[in-house]
Amino acid sequence: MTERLPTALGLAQRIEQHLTFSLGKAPATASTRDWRLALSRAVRDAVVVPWLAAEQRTQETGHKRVYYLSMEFLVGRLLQNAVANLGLEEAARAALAGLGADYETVVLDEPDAALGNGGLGRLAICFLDSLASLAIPAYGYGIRYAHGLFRQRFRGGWQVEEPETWLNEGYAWEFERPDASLPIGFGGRIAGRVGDRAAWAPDETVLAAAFDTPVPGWRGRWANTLRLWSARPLRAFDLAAFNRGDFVGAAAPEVLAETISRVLYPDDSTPQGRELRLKQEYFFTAASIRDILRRHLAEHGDLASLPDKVAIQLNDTHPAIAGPELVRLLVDEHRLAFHEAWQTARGCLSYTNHTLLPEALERWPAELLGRVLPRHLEIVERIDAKHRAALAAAGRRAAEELRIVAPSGDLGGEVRMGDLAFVMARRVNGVSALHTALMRRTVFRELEAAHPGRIVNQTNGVTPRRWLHGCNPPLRRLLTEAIGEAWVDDLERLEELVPLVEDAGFRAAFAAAKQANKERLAGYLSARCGVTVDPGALFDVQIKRIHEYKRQLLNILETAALANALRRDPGADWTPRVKIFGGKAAPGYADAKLIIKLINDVAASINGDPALRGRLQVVFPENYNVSMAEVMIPAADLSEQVSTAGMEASGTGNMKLMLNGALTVGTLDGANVEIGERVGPENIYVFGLDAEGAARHLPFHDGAAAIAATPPLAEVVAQIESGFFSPDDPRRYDRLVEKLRRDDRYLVTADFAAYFETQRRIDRDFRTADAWTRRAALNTAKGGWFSSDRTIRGYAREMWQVEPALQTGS
Ligand code: NTF
Repeated sequence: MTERLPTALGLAQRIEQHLTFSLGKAPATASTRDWRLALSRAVRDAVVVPWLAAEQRTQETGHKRVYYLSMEFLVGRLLQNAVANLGLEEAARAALAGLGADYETVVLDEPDAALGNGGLGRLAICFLDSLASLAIPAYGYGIRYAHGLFRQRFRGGWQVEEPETWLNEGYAWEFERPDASLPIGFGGRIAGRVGDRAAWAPDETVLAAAFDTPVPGWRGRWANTLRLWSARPLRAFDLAAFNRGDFVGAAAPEVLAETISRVLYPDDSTPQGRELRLKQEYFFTAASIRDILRRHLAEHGDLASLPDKVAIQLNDTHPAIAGPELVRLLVDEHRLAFHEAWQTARGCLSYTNHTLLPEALERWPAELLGRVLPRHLEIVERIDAKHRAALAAAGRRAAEELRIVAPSGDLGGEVRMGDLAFVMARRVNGVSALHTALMRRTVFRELEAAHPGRIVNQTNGVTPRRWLHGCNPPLRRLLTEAIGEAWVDDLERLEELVPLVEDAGFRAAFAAAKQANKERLAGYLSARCGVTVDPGALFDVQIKRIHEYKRQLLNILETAALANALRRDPGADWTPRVKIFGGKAAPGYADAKLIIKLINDVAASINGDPALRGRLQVVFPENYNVSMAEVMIPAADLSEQVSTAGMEASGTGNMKLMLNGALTVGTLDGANVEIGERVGPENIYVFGLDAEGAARHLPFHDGAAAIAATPPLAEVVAQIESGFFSPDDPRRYDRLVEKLRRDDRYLVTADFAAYFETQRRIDRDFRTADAWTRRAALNTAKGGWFSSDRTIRGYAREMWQVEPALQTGS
């Protein structure tokens, strides 16, 4: 299926046509934004051909489809990625140059589509890239939030959140599909029953409007669809109220309906916020399930074949209501018997768990679920009862722990969405070997015993197209020169670099690529935040959401302790370091926001100290996002993956940094374990308690004693308490320090000494530049396994039973 792709000349004509006829602009007056939209339209035109062909082929062959349901898709920029996947980079560059515009400037003008928070949402986009690159027919389903993840600003070092407005900048990629709109109901009551069937009469209905973005795979062989739902009122507005002069009242239905898709993750600390979140989950899940059934019936005409043709993946529990919704449709609308409906649904559904942290495991009060989705609560209760009855009949104890609807004291029970997803799924997966093992032993212990074999592991991966080929042109060129271009299709071919790592010329070229990326980052930081960094220093990078378990606190405490050591011994030959932080804290997460302020306070103290100039610097640019990651990751020497062991399910930033030739300093947590297994212990810095050690140590851990026993830490803690970093408010960090002493559940004080000592070893090692480069290059060479293509092949084989629709090379 090789479609003809445009040449530079053809592309230039299309760009000009779009500028004139889609945007109504003349080349002489076109802004960067106009050129960007014109190019995007021209590239979209080029995607449409393989896209329609792929859909047609899937229909004709009746091939099985994968449906990836996710509350989040952290897209980032699309233009450059689409251009590269279609092999149009040279053509686009030349076409724009001929028209008097600059390709680089134009692609960097695109705002990030930030419809996600972090790893979970970014993983979803890497998966879509791999599904399309492997020619597996798939749809991503999610929400078209009007406002994505907030923009982060620092005011006086504190995080403030501003609304994000990606759609205002013009979004060139999507196609609205008015003919695919679906009504989605909430609330109301059961109006009647016949046998298993019930008639649900919702008291509020909104319209789910579909917007499709084509997702082209590598080399443009295949393209899938990302279908995002936007909430609309069923009736536009109340004309009678308007005519009475009640303009606000007239618009009320519109406002109410559109609230559902207005923002990503509304603050869920208020009851109203929680209800809205539940409605969001049901809104996009119900629309997607109905869309899937509609397509299946149109193509196959029967429901018995559903599990053979449809694999639905639940990205965490956010779409877990898919199970009861599918059962409801099959029973109430398609007249299947309850048991048959349940088995049919189970044949289609799989569920990925992304966290073991109890506070992140979704539970809905039964009262709330019953109010918003009365029929679904009934179905959940019935599934719960039948599930436990079946186990009891098979001679197993129907343990209390197996209850999906569990008593929770006051409000008459809560629904455990993880357990619901588990019971409704044919396969359940964890996202790294360690995480899956812990899942079997902890949250799903009883369910694993009841359904042995249902849990499988699928270690996360990242797409090499964006995270190596796209973001790292100097290294991409070197790799292609060294081993040819096939690594982009099959990342494990990076292994072919292993012998080259022993070649001094190759190492010099590898080091030069890293240096070029560090200079690019230095330029970026200078332009963005007005700071000058030395590209010769060790670039030490921690970029991820700010969370106590991820332990940015450990890193900044170590940084402050290093500053003390440098001040004490100015004559020693220290390795210059730039500590780079990036990340956002959830708006309602006060302690994470306090950690941001501490990093900024420590940064101010270090960066303002002439004694530390040229030796230690702390940089924390505001508003870390996907496109900032694309500049930081290629430039990193050191990758900070220092979560409390047992708490980070996998991590994916760790993989991106490794692939781009950074060495990891990390705990034996998440996928760090597998990174270590592949690069070997000499090529990773592992420190601190492992998951078992941490679990064993925690109940007895005494933070105050650990601080007292660790002089460099004790000194920093004393400084924090004395107001050294916050002279304007010496007590600012009392709460943080108190937690370290009395309730250090993230074991920062337990791991500090090992971390500090490991960092000093890193200082020494970095000075032997050639040996460092050798190990950095080995990290790239051994990183191939962490491709999301490998992950998706695993899902396809072990969870979805689906094959590619095209053979490789066709
Ligand atoms: C995240 N989970 C985990 O915290 C990461 O370790 C993992 O790499 C990503 O998922 C992707 O699997 C979540 O964001 C959530 F929502 F589950 F907490």
